[in-house]
Amino acid sequence: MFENRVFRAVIMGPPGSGKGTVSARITKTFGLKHLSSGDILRANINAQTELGLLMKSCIDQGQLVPDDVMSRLILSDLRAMDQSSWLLDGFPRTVSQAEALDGAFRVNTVINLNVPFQTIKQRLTSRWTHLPSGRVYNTDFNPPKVAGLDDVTGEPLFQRDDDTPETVTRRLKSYETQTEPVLEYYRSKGVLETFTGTETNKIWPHVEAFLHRKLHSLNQKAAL
Ligand code: G5P
Ligand code: MG
Repeated sequence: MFENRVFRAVIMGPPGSGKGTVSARITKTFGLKHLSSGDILRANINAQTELGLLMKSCIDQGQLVPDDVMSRLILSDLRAMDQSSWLLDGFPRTVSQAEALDGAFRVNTVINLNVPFQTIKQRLTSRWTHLPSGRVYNTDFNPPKVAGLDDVTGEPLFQRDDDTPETVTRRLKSYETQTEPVLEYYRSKGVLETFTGTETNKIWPHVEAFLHRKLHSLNQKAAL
């Protein structure tokens, strides 16, 4: 799919906008490696690592993890991926993180899921997550085949500690104050592509068509 080029993409959007859901479709269709900062943090909490124990209260309260911790964690994972094409989900979330990423890698495109806040609140209270893989379900939208169990492994699903209505409100607030400026940052660099809607199934065909076009033009440039 990528021929000679390494393709580096970021997916952004408010909490619950469908970043994880759309990322799963992108990785399946285009074969990019998916790296989700939230999944990495939750895996650390689950494994009770030093970092996980330190960051748990921050995440449960809907606050962002400090920039230096987050940037070090993600950039070291990205460096370990070397020449792979990747899709970053949940990072960068502040301008300082975006600058740190820029210092290490050139991002080809930033996909922004623009979903209204009212839609989001309903979704998150009915989300169920398979913590080891980050697979997400929703009792209305995409229920698991057997209630409470992951389709692939049969392991139990959990509700995230930060999906309570009060914490979702705090996460949306921190998105507005700390993450929206990152959209401006990427818009000014000419790499931001925004997709607006209330349903993932309607947004997805536009994202898919955009990525096909983008990859086609990158591969053509590489062939010159
Ligand atoms: P995360 O894990 O990055 P958020 O808050 O950015 O968390 P979240 O909640 O994971 O994002 P999402 O991935 O955008 O949301 O959405 P999703 O899981 O795919 O979809 C949400 C639900 O809606 C699912 O149940 C899905 O099935 C359903 N759904 C999808 N589409 C539809 C639809 O069309 N209709 C319906 N009805 N349902 C649908 O970050 C968590 C925390 O980690 C820390 C922070 O504390 C953060 O709050 N953190 C960082 N801190 C600092 N810097 C960073 N870079 C950080 N990254 C993470
Ligand atoms: Mg997610």
